Amino acid sequence: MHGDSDGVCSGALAYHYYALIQHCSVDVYFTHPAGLANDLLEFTSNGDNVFIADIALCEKSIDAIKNVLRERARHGSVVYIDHHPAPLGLNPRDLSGEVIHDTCCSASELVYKYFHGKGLSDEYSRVALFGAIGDYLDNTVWVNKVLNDWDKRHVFFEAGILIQALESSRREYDFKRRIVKYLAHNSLPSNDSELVLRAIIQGRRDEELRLWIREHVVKKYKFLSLVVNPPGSLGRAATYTRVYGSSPVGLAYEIRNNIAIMSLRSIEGIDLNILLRKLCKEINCSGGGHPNAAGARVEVDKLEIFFNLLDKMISEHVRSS
Ligand SMILES: [Mn+2]
Repeated sequence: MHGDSDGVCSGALAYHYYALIQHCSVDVYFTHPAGLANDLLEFTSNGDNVFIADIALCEKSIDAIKNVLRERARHGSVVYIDHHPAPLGLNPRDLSGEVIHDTCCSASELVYKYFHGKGLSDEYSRVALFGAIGDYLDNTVWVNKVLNDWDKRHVFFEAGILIQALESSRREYDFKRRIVKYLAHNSLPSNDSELVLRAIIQGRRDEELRLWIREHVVKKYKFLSLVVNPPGSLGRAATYTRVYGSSPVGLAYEIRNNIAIMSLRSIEGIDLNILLRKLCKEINCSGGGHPNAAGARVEVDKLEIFFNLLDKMISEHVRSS
């Protein structure tokens, strides 16, 4: 699953069901769309039951993913639950195994409903709410109904701690694995001192990040503002970049191993998922996500052309809408 709170909460619900109710031995892995195929090959083998949640399918590696899932489904069970828009021209239901794909709502909501149908207790709706809030998908019919069964203010308080703490620990997978197991017991984020401490630190960093971006935003393009190597989360940096750059799209990136890893945020009406998938098909990069919050990985040599094309595509998108 994905390492954000929607991914961690999806994982916690699955862990609760498989490890604590069904008493299976469960290993938890975090991955990302471009790494899914390799991670499946490396960490699973035939005979394993594979559960995947909150990972988008990546155009570039779709054939490899199809192949490995077909193999795994032949020897064990495969469940794939996701809410990211599907790659152009692919119906996720064509994948082997049990596929639940709906862009209606968070992965946590879909995962909760899936296991609730198999007997997961109502009490676990709170864990799913933390995930939904983390993905800003807290305005669905189900979320509104279930929030009323809890004290809404307390749910947001706990979700805030979890979301901030996970944001502060992006690639610390051992910590995240511990939190998956912790939440699998329906324990409160505020009762874990490490989560609380990390959340407080993250709050301060976010404020520093906001002020840094206000000073460092680059407005080289017409519809696109940029920042490079922001001192903090790329996703949040992209939001502030959009705001302080006064442009419809904000983009924040950092370079690792000659690849620019980026996060993008757009205003309503600009579908970044579609733009990035089209653009990446053209120049061979990987990109996509949600309509207003997406990511991409682009080789450094292609960055200039990527920015130029993206700016052009946004301008066409703005004009046509
Ligand atoms: Mn998600």
